[in-house]
Amino acid sequence: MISTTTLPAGASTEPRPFTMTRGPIRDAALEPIREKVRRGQRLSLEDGMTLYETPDVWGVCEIADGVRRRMHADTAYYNINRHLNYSNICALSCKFCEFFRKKDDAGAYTKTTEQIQAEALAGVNNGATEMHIVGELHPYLPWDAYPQMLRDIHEVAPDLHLKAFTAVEIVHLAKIAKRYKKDDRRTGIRWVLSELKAAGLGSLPGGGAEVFDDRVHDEAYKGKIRSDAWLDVHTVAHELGLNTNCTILYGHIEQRRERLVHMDMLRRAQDLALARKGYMPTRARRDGEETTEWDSAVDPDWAGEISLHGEGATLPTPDAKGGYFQTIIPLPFFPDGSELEHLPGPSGLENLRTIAISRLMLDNFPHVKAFWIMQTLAMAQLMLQSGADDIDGTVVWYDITKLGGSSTHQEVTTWSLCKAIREAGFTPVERDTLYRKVVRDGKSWSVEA
Ligand code: V47
Repeated sequence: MISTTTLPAGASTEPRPFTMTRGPIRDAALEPIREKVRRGQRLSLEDGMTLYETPDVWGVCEIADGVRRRMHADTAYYNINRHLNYSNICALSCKFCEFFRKKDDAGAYTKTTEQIQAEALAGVNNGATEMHIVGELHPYLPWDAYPQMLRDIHEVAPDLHLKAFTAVEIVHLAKIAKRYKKDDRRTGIRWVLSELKAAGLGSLPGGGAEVFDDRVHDEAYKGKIRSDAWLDVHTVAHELGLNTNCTILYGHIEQRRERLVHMDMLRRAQDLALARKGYMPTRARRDGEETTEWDSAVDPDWAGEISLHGEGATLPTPDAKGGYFQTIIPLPFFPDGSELEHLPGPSGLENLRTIAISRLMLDNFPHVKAFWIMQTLAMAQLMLQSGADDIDGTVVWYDITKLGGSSTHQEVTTWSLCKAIREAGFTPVERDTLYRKVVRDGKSWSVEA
């Protein structure tokens, strides 16, 4: 499948010459899609269904790989991070989740300030640039505990970027802070996010989105916020200049079309975020050229599609002020231990296809992440060749899903991440949370301007 030449003897971590040799696209139904993608035209839901239903999975991967290389050449990103799950006690009982516990259940925990600070310090000592902080909907922790948690971490680790709290937690916080009004959600959400930002919040992770569909919501995670509230949180975060991520949790009771609708809702929200920042096809309006670029003159009346896929489109620069979705992280459903344990979960090929389709449908997203913890490092290598440009980081502790066992200690070294990336034919680039290149000098680090 992959041809490599002239490997340096015994040096498996060296970059290797790499040629993609998947061969021609076999399904003619994919040709018009490839052409649309080349021209930077947005794919329709029907195109998405064709990508899901074609037997030519490699053809889908090949098209997605072309886009990925146009956007990122041979760069593949990773970061040095720590995940902190501060508590697993939850007021909800989502059917897909095996992480939550009730207060008196065996294994229920809420970490103390000392434990949290110790984890942050351990992260810094191991070079971490980011702490990814997620819990559950804790029924008893008061609102003040959350901004305090961020301040406590920055007290011992001031340079750690805090990517914290899913949209579901943010709405929960607005409720316990008594700022949440059903008929005016955004005001309370804005208050919470502003307070958290002042306390050190750097960005929002992508969790809690699941699948934006009311039927799926009511069957599998009733009680959680719906898509409108999830999108409200991220929109307000963007308005406040925070970058955010997003996820899709697929391979349980949803249909493939519902996944595509979810992706379409995300790319519409991203159109608005990018337009708000002044990224729009101004040149196209100026002299008829088919290209998009950053422009400081925001046209508030402009509303349309912004694709970053076409030849000549430039990516949002990481040094530009924040306020948009950085990456989509497709999360394959893990049945073990959940109430939906009887379901098989998605196959490896379905995972590969969904990564490729995410790259192709989400034409205005700079990045697609193959989260190695859930995809496996071996599959993440294939995914880098099929649309993904990021594999997340060193992680260390991860409680939400446990691959093939019960340990929450799921750590890889940067050496293993880089080796996996190089073996797949790419150049590893350490990034910070905002996708700026990290430059290291001994124990200290900075980002490239
Ligand atoms: O929101 C819960 C999912 C998410 C299961 O932003 C499950 O960079 C599969 O959002 N099977 C949390 N998934 C993880 C997450 C994430 C991960 C990595 C990077 C980023 C980022 C975000 O995990 C939850 C939920 O959707 N989840 N249970 C399960 N059984």
